[in-house]
Amino acid sequence: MGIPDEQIFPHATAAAAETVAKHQQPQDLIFYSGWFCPYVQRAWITLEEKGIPYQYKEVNPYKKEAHFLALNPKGLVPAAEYKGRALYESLVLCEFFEDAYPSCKPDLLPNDPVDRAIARIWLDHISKTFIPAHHRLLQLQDPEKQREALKDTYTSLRKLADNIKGPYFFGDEFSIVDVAIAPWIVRDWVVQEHRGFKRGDVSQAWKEYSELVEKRESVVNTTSLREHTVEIYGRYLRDEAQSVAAKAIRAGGVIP
Ligand SMILES: N[C@@H](CCC(=O)N[C@@H](CS)C(=O)NCC(=O)O)C(=O)O
Repeated sequence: MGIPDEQIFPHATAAAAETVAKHQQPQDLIFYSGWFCPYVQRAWITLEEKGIPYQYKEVNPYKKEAHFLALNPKGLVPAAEYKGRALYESLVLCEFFEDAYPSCKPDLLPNDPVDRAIARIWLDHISKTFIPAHHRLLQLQDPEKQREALKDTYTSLRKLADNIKGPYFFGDEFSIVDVAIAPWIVRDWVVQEHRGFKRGDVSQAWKEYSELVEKRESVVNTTSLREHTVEIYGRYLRDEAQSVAAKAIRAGGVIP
């Protein structure tokens, strides 16, 4: 018997389903995705922004099937196979797509070396402060601890918001920093409905930025219906999820 997390609606819906349908033909690049996953969505947005040819394959990462573990020993989506070689980790994939397809535009990493480094500083910020705080906010059951997690979430997002040039992080051009946070913007209705999160309580700039990012075509085209996501988030909100990330947060550890 598997873990409860295996119970996932089997495929993408809404605009994301149309995107999947357009990417069924064999290509040099196979994208192993879980339609529901925010980390997947980072890599998927990158592929769509750059118009990279890819073949979409849906995987249920909770089943830990042998063929998938052979691609990603961590057993996590997203993963990819490029000309028969396996790769994984969402932000590594985003950068790999930039490197492997230099003629596919736009560039999502800035060209200026200092800006590239700045982008990576903010990617690190998202990974090390926002995502853990957000997971604690979802999973912690004690109201006092939830309040602390909400405060940490606001602090982390406000730092990011204070550095947005506008309208996007680096100004007019959409970049990898916008890509890295976008999936959590489109899913913030979960914490709005269940944990008292308000975009405006981060800052007015954050509210405006969120409203812009969630309307971006590549973001819309990789987003599925909320109704099938509710079931997945319910397991986090009740702290019943058995995913690698949920267990790490419960143990006070680092998200893999
Ligand atoms: N650090 C990884 C995280 C990926 C991740 O946690 N993916 C989740 C789905 S959203 C997963 O595959 N979970 C399977 C499991 O926990 O067993 C990345 O950035 O790609």
